[in-house]
Amino acid sequence: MYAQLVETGVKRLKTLDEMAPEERAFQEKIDAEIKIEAKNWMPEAYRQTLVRQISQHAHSEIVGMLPEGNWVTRAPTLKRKLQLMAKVQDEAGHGLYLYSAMETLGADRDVEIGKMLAGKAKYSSIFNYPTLTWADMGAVGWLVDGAAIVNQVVLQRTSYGPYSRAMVRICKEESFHQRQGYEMLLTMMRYGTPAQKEMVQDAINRFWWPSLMMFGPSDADSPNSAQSMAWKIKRQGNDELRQRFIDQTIPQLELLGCTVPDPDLKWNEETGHYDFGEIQWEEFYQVLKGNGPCNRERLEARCKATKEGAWVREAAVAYAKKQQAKRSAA
Ligand code: FAQ
Repeated sequence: MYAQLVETGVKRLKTLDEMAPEERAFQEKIDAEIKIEAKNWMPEAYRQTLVRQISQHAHSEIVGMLPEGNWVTRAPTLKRKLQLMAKVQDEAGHGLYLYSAMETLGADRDVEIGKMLAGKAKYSSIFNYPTLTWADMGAVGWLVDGAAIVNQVVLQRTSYGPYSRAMVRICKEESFHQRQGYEMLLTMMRYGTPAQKEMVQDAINRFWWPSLMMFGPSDADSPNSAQSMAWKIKRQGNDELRQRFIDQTIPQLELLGCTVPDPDLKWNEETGHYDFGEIQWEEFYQVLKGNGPCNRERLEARCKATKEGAWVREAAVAYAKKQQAKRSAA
């Protein structure tokens, strides 16, 4: 496996023979499926890759609260409102969990969040799209959380222990999110008015391609994949996971009685997978550059929340210090 990656990676990776003894021992441990823990030796580049990926993941969870938070006050029933509030709160919890996992690598939470607020650190492209109707809440749950699960289930086996353990819990909650989204759409398609059914189809039309982009660029254009796969930070390539998502989502789409905006989507008997059309990568890279429909709005909302919530963080730190002083005195 490792030798193959050395050959096929976008960047040429070092062979075991070319590695320093410490680095080779590290790679052998990874190859033997032994988890790396916070206090273990690790190559600096491994640490930095994890800080990059985990912090981006955490920022995504936090920014990801905004498109759905937008609809909490407009949920159509009390039950839907409670569901949506619980989901949005779960995403906050995932973000905090992930920031904690990132801190075990010696990274500073405020510094990393500062990079995101300054527009210098990425978060998932999907959250730069607007949520225009109530059906978008269903589409986000079903498609966005659905895509997130496909990616995160695999990350439960990532080589870094704290990240892998965080993923186990996060995946359980994401699966509830996916199901509540799907059930919402199914209800609208089964019992809704023609206008509501149209709303569902419109939401799917807008979220389909951006959901496929969540998996990142094609493996051939992914600068980080080869090394991350060799280190088993990533366990499967971007394309393989995207294909898995499509294969498992289309039967659910058919049950809904909806379509996706892809005339090239077709079951391929030979490969046992769905063929699909060309992804508009130019759009993806524009969103990454900050030019998506909501990039500016999302960053402004996070900057405002950080500023307005400063007194809460200060009070929490002061309280924790007071409690610690009391405990030390006792
Ligand atoms: N958006 O070489 P690769 C969620 C960047 S959680 C923005 O393939 P890598 C839950 C990538 O960072 C969703 N940027 O990179 C929820 C890299 O940039 P850099 C988040 C993207 O890291 C639901 C560059 O492109 N999930 O949704 C994207 O090996 C509902 C080259 O790409 C995770 O973060 C993108 N879509 O693979 C919350 C999962 N794709 O840093 C609220 C963990 C790629 O070199 C509501 N992360 N880029 O400048 C991963 O698995 C990986 O980081 C990938 C990217 C697969 C996302």
